[in-house]
Amino acid sequence: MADVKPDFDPLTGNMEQRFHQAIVRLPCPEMVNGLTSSNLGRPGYVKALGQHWEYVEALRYCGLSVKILEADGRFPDSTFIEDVAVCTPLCAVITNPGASSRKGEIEGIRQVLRKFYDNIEEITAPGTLEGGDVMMVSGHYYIGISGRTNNKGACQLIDILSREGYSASKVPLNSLLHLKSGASYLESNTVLLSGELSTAEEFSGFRKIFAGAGEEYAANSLWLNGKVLVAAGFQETRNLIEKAGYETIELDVSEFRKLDGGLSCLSLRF
Ligand code: CIR
Repeated sequence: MADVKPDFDPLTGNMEQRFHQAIVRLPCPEMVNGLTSSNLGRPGYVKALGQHWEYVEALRYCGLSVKILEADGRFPDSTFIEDVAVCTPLCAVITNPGASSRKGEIEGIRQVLRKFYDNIEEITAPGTLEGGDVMMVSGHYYIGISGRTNNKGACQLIDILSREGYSASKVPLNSLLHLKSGASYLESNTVLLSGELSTAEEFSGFRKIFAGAGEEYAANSLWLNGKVLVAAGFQETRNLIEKAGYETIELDVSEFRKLDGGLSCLSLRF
């Protein structure tokens, strides 16, 4: 293992979650042709660049160093870098994205991850997996089975993670793009849920916060070292997160939302 170390709390003996590093990829002008199921219109590239910059600044404010990769116009969705790797404290796993137009995005990511990890694994066909389907809860990983992540991909990831001493389990999804489109772990045994995941048995043992009707998109919030990034415009959910004891940071990600992307999708964090 190179630079990545879990933080050890000598008082509790637990591994306290802390993110030190993020990797982001700048949006490319071709993002206007990215995949989407929304009817929110085409994203504005220049506006997206500004929102991306604010996002990077927020990551830094939360104490992360940010490695910024250059834009890659061959892949309109490549700014959603979360989908190309799963970064754990002990290993990184390069994915095999389920969307055919996104498969090539993994090119070059091994070289980037090598600076941070000695142990790099990969998901291979016929398995498919996208990082947006993987939610880390301490040493357990929930894996959404979606239109992008298939059972074979999830089983490969479970094997890899169990070799590292982690546990993992699958969460079947009906209509969400990714698991983290409808669920975010905010640490402290707290999960933020929306839509079909609001009643999911898998999360019955957690303290729950719900992003309710009309605010489902805000379920993709991002816990970073005690602070929570929340998409702008979802005040009820933001209030609930604050009531639960978190400092929130509101960020406008409207241009990424037009491509079904959100706060978690825009970075790899470890
Ligand atoms: C896609 O459909 O693949 C992109 N337009 C959005 C990816 C969002 N990624 C994520 O939720 N992790």
